[in-house]
Amino acid sequence: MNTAKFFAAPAVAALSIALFSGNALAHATLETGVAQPDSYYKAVVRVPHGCDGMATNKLVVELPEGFYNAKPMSHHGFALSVEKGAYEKMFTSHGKDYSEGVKRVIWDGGVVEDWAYDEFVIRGKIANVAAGDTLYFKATQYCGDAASVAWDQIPVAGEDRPAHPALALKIEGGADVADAHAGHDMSKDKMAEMVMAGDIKIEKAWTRATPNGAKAGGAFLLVTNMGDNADRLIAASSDVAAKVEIHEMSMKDGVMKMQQLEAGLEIAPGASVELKPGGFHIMMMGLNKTIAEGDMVHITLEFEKTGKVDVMFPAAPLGAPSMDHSKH
Ligand SMILES: [Cu+2]
Repeated sequence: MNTAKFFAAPAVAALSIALFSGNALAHATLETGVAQPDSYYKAVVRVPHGCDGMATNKLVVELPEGFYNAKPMSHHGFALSVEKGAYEKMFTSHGKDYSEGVKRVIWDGGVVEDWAYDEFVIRGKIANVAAGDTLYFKATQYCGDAASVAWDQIPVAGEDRPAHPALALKIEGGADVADAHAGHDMSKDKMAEMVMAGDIKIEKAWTRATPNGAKAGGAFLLVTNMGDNADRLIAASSDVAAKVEIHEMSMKDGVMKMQQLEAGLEIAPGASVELKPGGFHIMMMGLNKTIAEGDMVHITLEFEKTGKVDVMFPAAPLGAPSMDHSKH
C-alpha cells in the first residue's frame, strides 16, 4: 500500500513552516518503540497536538508489513473503521495462514483539541521480521477539511532526520535479551516492571544475589529513549550501597577491564542500550547487606534530562552470568 499524501499542498506548506520553526515541536510517536520478533505488540499512537491551533478530527494509521492480525481499539467520540488489504508475506498463526488483514485504521468524527494530548491503540502480532528491522507506522492527523499533518517520512541513513518522521518500531534481538538472562531461572513473577519516566523507558531490570560479605554487585537493565533528544544516565544511588556508579566493562588486549563512565552513558534518541554482564552495568559499591535471591533492590537512577527514576531490581541467583568484580 502506498503512502498517500492526503493533504492539500498550499495549506500544508504554510502549516509546516509554522509547525517546524518552533523548537517545542513534538512528533506523533509510538509509546513503545521496541518489540521482539513473534510477539504481540500494542501500538499506542501518541498525538501530541493538533494542526497549528486546529483540533484533530480524524486520525488515519497505515500499518506496516510485519504487524499482523491488527485489532484497533475504539476511541471515545470517534467512529472506528478499518481497510483491509493483502499482506506481502503470508502470516501464520496457530497453524492457520493469513494472506490479508487490516492495513489501515481510521478514527473519524471526534475532537482532540490542539492543546490536548491523546492516544490511539492498535494491537497486533509482530512476525516475519528479524532483530535489527524497523517497522514504520504512518499516521496522518486531519484537522477539518483544509489541514492535516502526515507523519510518514522514513529516515534514510546518512541523511538528516526527516521533519515528519513515520512512527518507528524497532525490532530488537529476542536472543540478545534472552542471553542476558540465561543461566539463571528468573521466573516471570520476579521480572521487573517496565518503568516509564518522561521519554525514558526502563525494562528488564535485574541484579543478583551476592556472596556473604561481598562489597560490590552489579545491576542491569534495558533503557530506551523514546524521545527526540539525547539523554544521559549520569548517576545512581541506592539504600543498600555506599556508592553506585555507571560502569563499562570491555576487553582490552585479552584482559577484561572495568571503568567508571565519568560522563555517564548516553542514550541517543530512539536508541535502546542494554546494561548487562560483560558490558555497561550499574555498580553498587560498599554494600551494606548481602543481596539474596528474590530480593528487590531499589536503585534510583539519575538522567541528565529526565531526572531521577526509581527502579526495583529483582535479584537473580548468586553468580548468574559471571562478572568479575575483584578489581573493586
Ligand atoms: Cu563494575
